Amino acid sequence: MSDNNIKNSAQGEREVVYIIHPDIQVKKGQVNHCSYSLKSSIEELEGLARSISLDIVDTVVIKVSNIQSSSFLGKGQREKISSALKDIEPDIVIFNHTLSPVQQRNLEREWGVKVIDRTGLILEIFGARAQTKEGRLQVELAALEYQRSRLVRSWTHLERQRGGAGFMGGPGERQIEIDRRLIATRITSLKKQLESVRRMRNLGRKSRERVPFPVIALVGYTNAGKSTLFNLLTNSNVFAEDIPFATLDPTLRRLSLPNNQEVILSDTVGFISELPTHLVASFRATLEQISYADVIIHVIDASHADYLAQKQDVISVLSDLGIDYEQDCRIVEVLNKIDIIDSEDISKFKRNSESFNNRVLLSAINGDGIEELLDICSKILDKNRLDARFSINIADGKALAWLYEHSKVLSRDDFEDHIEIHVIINLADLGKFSDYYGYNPK
Ligand SMILES: Nc1nc2c(ncn2[C@@H]2O[C@H](COP(=O)(O)OP(=O)(O)OP(=O)(O)O)[C@@H](O)[C@H]2O)c(=O)[nH]1
Ligand SMILES: [Mg+2]
Repeated sequence: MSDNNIKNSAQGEREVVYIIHPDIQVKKGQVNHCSYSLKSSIEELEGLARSISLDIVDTVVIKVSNIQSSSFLGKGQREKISSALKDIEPDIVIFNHTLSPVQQRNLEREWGVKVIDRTGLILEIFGARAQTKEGRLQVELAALEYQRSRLVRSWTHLERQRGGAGFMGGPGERQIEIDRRLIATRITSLKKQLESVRRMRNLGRKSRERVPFPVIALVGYTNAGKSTLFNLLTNSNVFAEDIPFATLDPTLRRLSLPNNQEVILSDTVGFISELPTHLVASFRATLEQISYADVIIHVIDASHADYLAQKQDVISVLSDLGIDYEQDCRIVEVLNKIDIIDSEDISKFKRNSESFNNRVLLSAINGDGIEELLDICSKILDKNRLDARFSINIADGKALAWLYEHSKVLSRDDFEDHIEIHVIINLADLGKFSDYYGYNPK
């Protein structure tokens, strides 16, 4: 690496990256689990890199029939890349696949350049985007867990060579210099801090729960249009951009449905194929909130060539959260971006939608389909809210107060030793009420 490069990096100029996309050859008789096309896999990774201002100098596709356990690529392929790298002198090589720590280290040694894999890149993006305290702690934790297994001295050497500039900056970078024991201590401390931030948030949530507003959660693949739809519905202006992971921290806003029902709409982090496990673990608390929602709107970018593969990826993250996509009647599918889909495809989508009640064709840009979406949301919410009558013991003031906080009281008759009360309550709250106070509806 030339002196010039170090100086550029140190001055905070854009880093030059060289992308390697291993095209794994599926052998006869094997099932190809990856349903993304080569083109869109590459486009997605390039989009990820550009979104944190990395300059892509070249992207090469390398056919791989047998993955080598020590360095992923075969000797001939590594040598070919090595000579290309000598000419180009990139700051970083991005490998569009998961690399084991050993593979990563060996490639770095052989090529004399920093190599990061897909997970490393996604962690880096999350690091750049996190805004809230909880978001930053989650990302730092994920980055440390990831680096714990990759703590190698050769990196330290490379970091010095590169003058310790920007990339992989922030929390992760410092840790390379310190030993595993310190990392472990830091991880323990981060977990404690996260716990306390979450405890505070739960307190906040409790006060919100007192207002019996149902929650509608937006979920979907990154860049599907969740935030654009959120802005349209709530008249807000949250960050919505044509870049992956524009949203990282969850945002909540109140929204009034056409039947005047007040709800809370939540926008949250998007999903991506092969979402790094470290991230899923750290963001679990954020993602888990989806499973408590009363309605889950799955936003799909219907204009994307691989929207079906993206949809499957979202379904599998939801299923990790315990949500059974086919059976769960809280789910609404939104086929978004119909303003840029040709009419033939729209008719096709319409025909296919007949089998699925809760599916809406929509444009979050021009608002087509919004009324239908809101109607479906109201219907789902109505289904989950029911009429219930209880007979509450007069001494049970707490149970009575709880009902006032969590349901809509229609009528109340006070008797000498009990109170007859008639409420509208949602299904989940009815379950809670029975659990907490032992009352069942009459
Ligand atoms: N043409 C068209 N573009 C849309 C539509 N909805 C969203 N977009 C565009 O798609 C891009 C991504 O939109 P976002 O709302 O940021 O997507 P997101 O799902 O929140 O993405 P992340 O937060 O990154 O997960 C933006 O450039 C939007 O303008 C739509 O209905 N039609
Ligand atoms: Mg967003």
